[in-house]
Amino acid sequence: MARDRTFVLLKPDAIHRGLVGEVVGRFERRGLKLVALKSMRVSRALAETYYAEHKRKPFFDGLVKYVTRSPVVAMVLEGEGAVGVVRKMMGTTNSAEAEPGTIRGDFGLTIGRNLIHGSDSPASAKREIDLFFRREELLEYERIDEGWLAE
Ligand code: D4T
Repeated sequence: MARDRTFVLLKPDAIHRGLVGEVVGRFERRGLKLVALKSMRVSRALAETYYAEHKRKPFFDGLVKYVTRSPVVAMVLEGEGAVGVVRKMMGTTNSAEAEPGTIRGDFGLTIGRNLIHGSDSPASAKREIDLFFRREELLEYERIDEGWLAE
């Protein structure tokens, strides 16, 4: 079984709109394994590090305010091609353009409240997992259906 991992953040709007179970359920049913899951607040310092690549963008301040305003749910998912699979399930960054059937396409309307983040490459996944989780929070176990998810 592949050990590809990705990092997912359910942003404050997903929590306030009661979408945590719906979104986690989609990932579970797809066959992705929950390696870690926690609700937490994102500090300003963590938000600035996490979004460092957007530091000079006009939407940076709003983005930091948005993710620090209220609790988030952070998770690590594992499965073959996890990074790409989760990006597809999320839909495009701008919810207004996201395809129906995707998380943003089913539940979102705008780019500034796009509900969810998922790593865009295995390298970002590693960086983001290390930013949000301690090593001992990542759990090793076998899902009982693993033998039925891949040949
Ligand atoms: P995240 O990182 O949240 O999964 O989003 P993406 O990887 O899909 O998109 P991104 O890095 O380009 O943008 C990060 C974050 O900034 C918000 N954003 C972005 C915004 O509020 N206004 C904008 O014009 C853009 C480009 C949405 C996602």
